[in-house]
Amino acid sequence: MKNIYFISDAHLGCKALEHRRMQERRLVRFLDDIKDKADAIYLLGDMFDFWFEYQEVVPKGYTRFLGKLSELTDSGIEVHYFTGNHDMWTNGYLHKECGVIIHEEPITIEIHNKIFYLAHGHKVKVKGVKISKYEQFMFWCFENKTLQRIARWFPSGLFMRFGFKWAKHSHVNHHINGTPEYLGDDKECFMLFAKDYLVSHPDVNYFIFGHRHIDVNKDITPESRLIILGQWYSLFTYARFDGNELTISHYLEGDKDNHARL
Ligand SMILES: [Mn+2]
Repeated sequence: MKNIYFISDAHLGCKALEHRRMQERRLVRFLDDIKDKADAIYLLGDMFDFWFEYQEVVPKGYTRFLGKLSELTDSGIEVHYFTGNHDMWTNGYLHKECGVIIHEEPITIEIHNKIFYLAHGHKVKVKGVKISKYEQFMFWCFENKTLQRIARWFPSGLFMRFGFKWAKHSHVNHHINGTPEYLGDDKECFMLFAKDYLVSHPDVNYFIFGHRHIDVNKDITPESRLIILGQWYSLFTYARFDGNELTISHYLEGDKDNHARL
């Protein structure tokens, strides 16, 4: 078999990033670089910093990325697109135009006799870990179909500007002023979730998440690992499963093979 690749959290279009065009080009070069080696590519959420799709209109920009996705799926590579908390407002365009398979919920799949649990991670709930009232309220708003319909009545320019502002604020709050480090096995939300989930689903070999913007590849049990994918605006990290082993690497440019294993 060829390889399976996993990346997340490019936050394309993020107003807090000055090198947005360079970042998009680099992402496209990466996808181009792996296209002959990939059976499938899993994009685990927040590829866009703010994506809000209307009935007949989509956000402008991202033409290089969207074109590359279409090229990959046209050539027969499976591309899976998980919606994250920044790009959950899709409405069929990415599937119809670019051929990606949309996932709005976590999935469990088997690849080469290994079981993978895949999710962006923003919906992960762990007993004893508190979510602030504000965050609960925001999630409720985000997922509310009536509010989404109402949002579409506003002039698109106005609403998109609001969306990008919120996304930038959230990015700065969580990932620049927030906690960019692994909190430890007894505190890290995804580790706690995975341990708990294994009690009822002991056959899962890999739990793979995005969302936290840190790169983690850790044993949970001898048969099960936790992978957090890092991000694609300064770390440029990705995971690759070759049918036997799963590794996380940085995508470096200028190197002979363009990859530095972590
Ligand atoms: Mn996220």
